[in-house]
Amino acid sequence: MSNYPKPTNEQLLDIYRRAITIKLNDERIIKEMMSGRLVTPYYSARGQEIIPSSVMPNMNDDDYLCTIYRGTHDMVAKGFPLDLMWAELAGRVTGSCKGKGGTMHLTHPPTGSMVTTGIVGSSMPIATGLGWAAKLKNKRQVALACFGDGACNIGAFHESLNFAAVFNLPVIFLCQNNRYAEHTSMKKSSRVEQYSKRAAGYGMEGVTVNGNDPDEMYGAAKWAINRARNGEGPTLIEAMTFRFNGHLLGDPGHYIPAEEMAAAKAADPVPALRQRLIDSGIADGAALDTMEAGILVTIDAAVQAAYAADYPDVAELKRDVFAHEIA
Ligand SMILES: Cc1ncc(C[n+]2csc(CCOP(=O)(O)OP(=O)(O)O)c2C)c(N)n1
Ligand SMILES: [Mg+2]
Repeated sequence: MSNYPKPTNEQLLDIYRRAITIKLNDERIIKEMMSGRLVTPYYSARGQEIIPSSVMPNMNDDDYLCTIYRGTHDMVAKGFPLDLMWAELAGRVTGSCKGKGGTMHLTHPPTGSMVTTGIVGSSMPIATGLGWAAKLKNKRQVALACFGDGACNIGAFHESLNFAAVFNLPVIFLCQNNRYAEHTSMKKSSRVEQYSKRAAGYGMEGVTVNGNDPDEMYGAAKWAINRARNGEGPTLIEAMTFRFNGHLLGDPGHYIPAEEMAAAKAADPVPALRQRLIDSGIADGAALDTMEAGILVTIDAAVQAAYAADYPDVAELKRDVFAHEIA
């Protein structure tokens, strides 16, 4: 992968800013849930931060993102406003979907954050449709579909990749391969070791990269996004990673061998990038401390504002849900 474009020092710093925001936001969500103040389904992507943080600097606000329940990290990296996200998680009327969507339906079109969905595999056909619309409008937009390794074994994967290839659509299919689907290891559910090899079956480009390495992830994403923007068609990127928490909060993850988890945590990509920035003189520790303190203040303000807001009233319940009820 040495021929991919490399991020500049400034871009590496930007990747770190996005990654540490995701990590700190994730930790605050879990803290609020454990305190009982926040009641929501939540699927932590702790450990996967570098993937969207390295991809999104290559995307514009009017490029589309479709992701899954484990997609809060993708949305944060795309620029989803934290105050709207927190109000949404807390079910408040000031949320991006007036508190009616929650983690499963995070949506903020101004930043191209089109949807999170709880249906495994469904980010792919939605992104394919958006990619088709982008192509018809001829605006050089691209659509990114994020999904997990388990979703590579679902019908929507086949239908979406085939359709996107046949119509040469500007879609990037980004598999965040954390090696487990719920409680089942990829080793027990697939005979192929690299899902990217399946791209050949659809006549499209496919690569596997280390998703925890910002150089590789940024470079592969830039290459694929440029191809899509230039009308050269879709790409399947398989980004290898690991999730540090269970499938959802409360899952102790006993099905993951202790040594596998320990090795993944020892290679935690977020502090590793921080250390790299310091060692290479891109930033000093004090400057990063200041950056992190500022992010914590922003998150805290978003949390407090969310709790201070009202819940939607009953009249709001069906509005924007059924087409004939749209006000
Ligand atoms: C169509 C469908 N089938 C089954 C489920 C239940 N389910 C939720 S998450 C999940 C595992 C998906 O794993 P993967 O695609 O690897 O994503 P990850 O959770 O690891 O990010 C399953 C089977 C679902 N939500 N939707
Ligand atoms: Mg998985």
